[in-house]
Amino acid sequence: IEVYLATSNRNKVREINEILEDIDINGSITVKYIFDEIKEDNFEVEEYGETYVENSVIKAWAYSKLIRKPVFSDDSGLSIISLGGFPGINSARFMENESYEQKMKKLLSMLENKKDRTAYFACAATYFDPEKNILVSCQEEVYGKIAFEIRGNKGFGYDPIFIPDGYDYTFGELGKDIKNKISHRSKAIKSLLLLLKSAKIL
Ligand code: ITT
Repeated sequence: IEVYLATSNRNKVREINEILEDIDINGSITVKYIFDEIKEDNFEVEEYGETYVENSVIKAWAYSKLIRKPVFSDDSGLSIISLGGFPGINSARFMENESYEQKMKKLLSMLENKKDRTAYFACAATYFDPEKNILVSCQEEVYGKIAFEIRGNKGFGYDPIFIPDGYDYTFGELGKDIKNKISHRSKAIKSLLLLLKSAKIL
C-alpha cells in the first residue's frame, strides 16, 4: 500500500520509509511525498493546536483536501524539562529563520546553568481517510538528555544534541539503524499501524 504523508518535511518521508521497510501489514507499506505529485507552492497549514496530536490532526485534515485520499501525518518536537517543555510543539517555529545549528546553540546556552538536562522527543502520528471519515491518532515519546555540545551530522533537526537513554551518543552520531529502532517516530508509526491493523482499517 502507498499512503501520502501530510508534511512539507522530506526528512520525515525518508525516515518513515526506513521504519516501514521491516513492517508487513497485508504486504508492504510506503509513504509518499505529496508535493512530488501536486505543485502547490503557497500551501501552508497553520498549526494552531495546543498538543502534538491536535496539530497532527490539523495537518492530516488540511493535506487530505489537496489529494482527497487517506493520509498519514506526523507532528513532533523536542521538549526540555528544565525549560518547562520548551521548545515542544514550537520546535519548528522557534527561531524559524535561523539554521538548526543556531537553534541548537541557543538551546545549549539556555541550559548552561541548569542541572537537569532531561528531554524527550515526542511524535504524534495520525491516519485520516476523508472518504470513510476514519481518524486514528496516537503519540509516543523517547526520553534522553541534552548533550553539552553539538555532536554528529546524521539525522536532521535537533538530532545532534539529543542522547537517548541507554546510549552515550547523540542521534546525530548513532545513525539511522539505531534511531529508527528506538525513536519517538518509529514508536508512533508502529503504534498507529497496530491500531489500524487491529481495527481492520489497513
Ligand atoms: P511539517 O509540519 O510539514 O510536517 P515540520 O518540520 O514543520 O514539518 P513539525 O511541525 O512536526 O514538522 O516540527 C517538528 C520539529 O521538531 C522540527 O523542527 C524538527 O526538526 C524537530 N524534530 C522532530 N522530530 C525530530 C527528529 O526525529 N530528530 C530531530 N529533530 C526532530
